Amino acid sequence: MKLKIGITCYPTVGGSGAVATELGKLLAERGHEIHFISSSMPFRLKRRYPNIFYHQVEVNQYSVFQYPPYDLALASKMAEVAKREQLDILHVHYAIPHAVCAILARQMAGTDVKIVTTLHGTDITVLGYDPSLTESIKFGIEKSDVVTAVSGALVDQTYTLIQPDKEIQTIYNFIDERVYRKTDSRHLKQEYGIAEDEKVIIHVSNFRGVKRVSDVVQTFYEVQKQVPSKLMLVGDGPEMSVVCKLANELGIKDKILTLGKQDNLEELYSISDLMLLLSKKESFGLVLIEAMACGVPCIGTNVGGIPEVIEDGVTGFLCSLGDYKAAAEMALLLLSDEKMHKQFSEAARMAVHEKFRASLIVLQYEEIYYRLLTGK
Ligand code: GMT
Repeated sequence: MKLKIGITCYPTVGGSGAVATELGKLLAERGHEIHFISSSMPFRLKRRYPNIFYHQVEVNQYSVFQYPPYDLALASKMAEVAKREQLDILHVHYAIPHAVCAILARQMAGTDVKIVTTLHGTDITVLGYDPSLTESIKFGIEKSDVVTAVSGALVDQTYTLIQPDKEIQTIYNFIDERVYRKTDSRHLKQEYGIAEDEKVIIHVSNFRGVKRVSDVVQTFYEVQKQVPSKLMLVGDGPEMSVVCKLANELGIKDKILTLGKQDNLEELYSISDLMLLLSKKESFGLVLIEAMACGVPCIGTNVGGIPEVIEDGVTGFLCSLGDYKAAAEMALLLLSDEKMHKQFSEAARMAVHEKFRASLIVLQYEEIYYRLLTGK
């Protein structure tokens, strides 16, 4: 049975938008009709697909509004598309405001469109602490037909913080192995001025406070004392200036490549020997599986969903939050033992194939849709 599925997400750079868009593309490949409903074109939707449609939410800027009513505009657009296109499913990514908008949209449309909400992380672990939002988040979760979260840790945190009376199913992040695989991009090392024998450590994020990028720089500071290496920082965000200042103070500015936002990350992972993700909060860590799929072992903090992704001592290592000395020791262990590195690299690639490959995860979402529609 081919379905008509509406997808709403934050379309700008970010893990939740990336997962939502990739899911839409995969579902379209499987023959479903996909309708993205968002404020701008999702950033990963680069080319045209015959069965993917995009509906832009236009927000009224009337001067009387102190705050433009985005939520209402989104709900109205969802209702319009759900009714006109006879959507079977509205799958919204990120609880706030998307789940609440979907519920309102269903009432407006007067149809029986089913609502699936996927929790991605900060919608619970950051916004869940804001008393002005908790009731809305709880309402959005409880009134959705099915709720999923991207890790077991996020399911637990949602129950602790929001206490919804609703079953929440874990469906992990995924990557497309056709894209994320080791490619021959050795020329990049030369282009970036990285010597042949230098190890490359990579960090990819939105440089927000929760990512603790300063800990990544501190870890690298310890590593480069013993192993010739370079640190590649990919992405941008509010912490970038703090990070650059720290690199200056530590005297390692010339060993750090600040690449900013980049496309074709698989090329950068393919020249990397190690990925560092030392976040304070992380519901899953999509960049971990992107790197692992390209054979890059990872060191991450023992927080949120990271331990569900990195198998300590097998595909990488886990350390305590803020313990950059321990992270550096683990990094040195991996970077100075070629045999061990090879084993971890292969184990990382296999783990992604077994647990986080797109072809597996898309079926889990599809099963939810079919179960909802058939009642079985
Ligand atoms: O990493 C971010 O801060 C962006 C954030 C988002 O909302 O787009 O990512 C969240 O969702 C991703 C996809 O499910 C997860 O892989 C990230 O771990 C999660 N981020 C946090 O929990 C901080």
